[in-house]
Amino acid sequence: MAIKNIITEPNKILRQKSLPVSIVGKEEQKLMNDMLETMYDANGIGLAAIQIGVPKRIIVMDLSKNEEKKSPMYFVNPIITNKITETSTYEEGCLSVPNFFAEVDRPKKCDVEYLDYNGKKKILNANGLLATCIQHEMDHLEGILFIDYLSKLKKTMVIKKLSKQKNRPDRIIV
Ligand code: GNR
Ligand code: NI
Repeated sequence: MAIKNIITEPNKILRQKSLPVSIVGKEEQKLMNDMLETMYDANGIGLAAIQIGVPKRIIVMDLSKNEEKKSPMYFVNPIITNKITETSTYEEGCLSVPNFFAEVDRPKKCDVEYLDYNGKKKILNANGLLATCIQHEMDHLEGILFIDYLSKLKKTMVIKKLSKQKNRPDRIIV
């Protein structure tokens, strides 16, 4: 396994649409292992392949708490088959938008069809943080970032600050 460099905004790569995976083979499993290690190293709860520069429809997630046993989840070619109209608000962050946090509304529950680490077809009924996180990750597959949901003014401010300084130790809520 290897820790990869996480691409940060502004970078056109993050705006690419990721392509479906035809088979979950050795190469895809190696990619998922590297993504998971990269995500854990960065203290994230999810990561899409495009964040390490690979335009494949692959996501890894782990919502377990620090003290808990690790609980990795792997999603290949995920599709949302159903979502409720009711939304919930979470303060989101993104490893590709470091140190910026903002409230985002998303459907409270959704059903996701996907292939797992072994290429087996699975269905997940997600709610709470799981639903928020999977939708955040699936946005990455379409080249969408959470800052795209903010007002134009806030988004411009975030991108401007990100492009100016490389080291921002602060936590900035927009
Ligand atoms: O680590 C992450 N935390 C998070 C918090 C609220 C909503 C979404 C996320 S995903 C993010 C990791 C990341 O950038 N995944 O793409
Ligand atoms: Ni993200």
